[in-house]
Amino acid sequence: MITDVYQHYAKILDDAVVHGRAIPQISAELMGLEGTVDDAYTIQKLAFDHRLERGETQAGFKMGLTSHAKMKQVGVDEVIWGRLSNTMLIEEGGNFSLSRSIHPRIEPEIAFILGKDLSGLVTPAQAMNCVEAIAPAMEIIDSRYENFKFNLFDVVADNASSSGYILGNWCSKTIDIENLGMEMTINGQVVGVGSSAAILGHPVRSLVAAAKAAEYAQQPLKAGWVVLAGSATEAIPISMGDHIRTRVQNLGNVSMNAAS
Ligand code: OOG
Ligand code: MG
Repeated sequence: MITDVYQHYAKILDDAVVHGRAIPQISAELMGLEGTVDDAYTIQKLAFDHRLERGETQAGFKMGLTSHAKMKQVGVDEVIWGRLSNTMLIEEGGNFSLSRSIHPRIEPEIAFILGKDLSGLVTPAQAMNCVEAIAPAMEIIDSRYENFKFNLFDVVADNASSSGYILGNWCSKTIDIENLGMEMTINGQVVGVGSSAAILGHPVRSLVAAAKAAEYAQQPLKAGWVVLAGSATEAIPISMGDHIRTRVQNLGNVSMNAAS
């Protein structure tokens, strides 16, 4: 694909973010143009550059489709990744404004914060050595595509649907996170139950995958960045007035409100 085409779609995706307006799948328009996943990651980077030009800074990395439940929900069966910016962070217990959302969904996650830069092929132990702490987390995803319908190319270009994230209290990284119960409620009703083991068998594998992806992106994960491991369960639609809370066994709670 040629640079102008990349830029064209990056701008369309960024406009969809800025205006909260759904767009047709770009893969459909590209038909015949032969877009590869590498091309989609290039579009993702160029679209994220528009955020940086507006003064946002990169605050981390998100892994997506790291659980079977998620892959099944969206019909894409490959692990993907995206970029988190500082303005995407929602204060714990705070409000997330739906004013520029299209069809937002929320999902329970586990977050790592890095104490050292991390990139390349590493073992789980090496990856954990770069971690400062772990926390219960949630991610708001809001596909920029009409009807939340996309293929691998589309969702990668669309920054893996990321829209916002919330972090609970940071906990010691010595806590065993292999198989922790996770439960998400909306207005007190249980909407999702799972285990951290649903995330690639162990969430640290998601961090290992993030390190590898960062090398591919030629952009090491930086000390101070957050890495979201991916959802353990299906994502759930949210609407105005909802109070959403996730409890992760041994790590605690994280919550937020969907506001106007
Ligand atoms: C893609 C993003 C997936 C996760 O945690 O699995 C993701 C989507 O479902 O729209 O963030
Ligand atoms: Mg997610």
